[in-house]
Amino acid sequence: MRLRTSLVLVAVIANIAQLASAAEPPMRAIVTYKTLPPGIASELNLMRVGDAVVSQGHVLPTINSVALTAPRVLLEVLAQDPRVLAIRPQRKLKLNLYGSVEQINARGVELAETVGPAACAKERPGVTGAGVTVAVIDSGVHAAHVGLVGRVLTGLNFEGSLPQRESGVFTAEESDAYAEATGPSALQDEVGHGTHCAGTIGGDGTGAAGLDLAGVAPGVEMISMKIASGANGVAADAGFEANAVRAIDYLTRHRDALNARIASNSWGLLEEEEQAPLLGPTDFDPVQAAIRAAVAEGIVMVFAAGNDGGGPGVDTVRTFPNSMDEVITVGSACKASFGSCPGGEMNDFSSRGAAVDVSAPGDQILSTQAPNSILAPLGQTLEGDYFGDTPQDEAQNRANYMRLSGTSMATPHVAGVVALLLEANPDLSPAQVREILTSTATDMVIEGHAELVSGHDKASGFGLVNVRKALAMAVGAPVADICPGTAAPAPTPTPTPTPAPAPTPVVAPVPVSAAAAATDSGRFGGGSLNPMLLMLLATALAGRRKPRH
Ligand SMILES: [Ca+2]
Ligand SMILES: [Ca+2]
Repeated sequence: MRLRTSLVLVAVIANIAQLASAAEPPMRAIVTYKTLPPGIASELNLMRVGDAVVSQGHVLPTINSVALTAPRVLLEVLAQDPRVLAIRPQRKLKLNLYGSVEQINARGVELAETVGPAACAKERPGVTGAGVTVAVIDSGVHAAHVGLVGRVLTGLNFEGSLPQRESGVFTAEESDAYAEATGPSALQDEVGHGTHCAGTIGGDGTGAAGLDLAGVAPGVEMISMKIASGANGVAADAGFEANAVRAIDYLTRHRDALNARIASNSWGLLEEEEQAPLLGPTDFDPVQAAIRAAVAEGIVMVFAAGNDGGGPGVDTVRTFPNSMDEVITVGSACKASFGSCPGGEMNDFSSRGAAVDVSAPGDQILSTQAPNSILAPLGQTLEGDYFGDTPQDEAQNRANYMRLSGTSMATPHVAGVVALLLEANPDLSPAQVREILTSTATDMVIEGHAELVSGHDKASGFGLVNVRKALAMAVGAPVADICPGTAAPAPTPTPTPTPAPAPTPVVAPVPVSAAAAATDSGRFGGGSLNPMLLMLLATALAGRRKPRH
């Protein structure tokens, strides 16, 4: 009897093995457990169906999951495991770069438009992001760039093109050790996308002549978390979702050690890669779960809205992660001047949807160039390009900087602004940061415009991020009259598209605690104010000019 059972079992396994050998190439999936079983890495390493094995994998503790590559037959066996909650095929990543050819003059990192239309707004606001660390989850950062050197302190690699252990599932500790050991590859950038974003967040402008190309928060420190490389496609096929989930999982678990409070995410998931889950609730999304865990740890997640365009009635911000309430979703605005579209409008490519929170310039942004990167030729040869007033300036600036467009380029502006806010008030929670940014944004509205209506709209969200007003609100200062000589915009209280509290009208001097009371109160108090910072802000608010260079 016993022998008979064994023979049947052998026959079944032989059949499965036959299926496995005849089957398509291994699948990438994320297997989520109800509770992460102890020793799951070794258990999966021992799993065999015929000659089918898990070829590689990583344990992801924050979402009780294992990202793995395995033949489908193994995933089907795992789907029978009562401990498993869900199995989802991995989606592909995309970088939200827009390959526009309609390019005319750009003037660098467009701090001016980020902070408002007035001349005084071109002045830097008196905080630099000092003491704040931003994670750049992207294609790596060329850390040796003259405008970034010394400030991208840590590289962590989550990109899979480097040789890995032949086979096997990494425990979280092994996975972390691998990300750290191969971290130097994250301090290089074969694509050029992450380097450009890093310059917008916190480049110091070194290596530019005649133009101010410093980033929004030139005192910030950065961590490069590499999830895409030149080994894959540049824009629409940049790797797999496990790379991003691993990065976010690592960031969440090491938040304190990394001192990281902000992640800048100029990537998304390819919607066409959406595949039915192999098992489990259809509303379970590993990327969403990882982001929620990060936000719960106090990490502000800033995301590009995407470059899928759209218009009235056509929503293109539909998918995770950029549509999540918990993330700050950024659209790409035209610049006041030297852009490819009229100032005050949104780029046509910027994705539309109720989830868009705020906008920042993303059109022909001049920022740090990774030498010999895939994108460098594009960034150098845009039509009607502008790199400086004199041939000497232009030659120097071309060596170190380049121009790119996309919500990828708008997003790091906002990440930089968040760094300024967290220097001003380190106690702000992600929900409070989002409340401050949305309620102080400069409404984008054009009479008769089908899209840019008063208050929140699906193109611009609550409008252009306004650094000065946001900073004032962050420290509890009055937000009115912060830019002398300009009329404050009319108050435009509007309903929000999300369960978030209604925005505070921007002109009234609103004590920040009023907004705090509506979110999670208690962490917003004036007790955390840094007197030096208040003085800096008072100076800025009084309209005193800092020399630019
Ligand atoms: Ca959002
Ligand atoms: Ca509007």
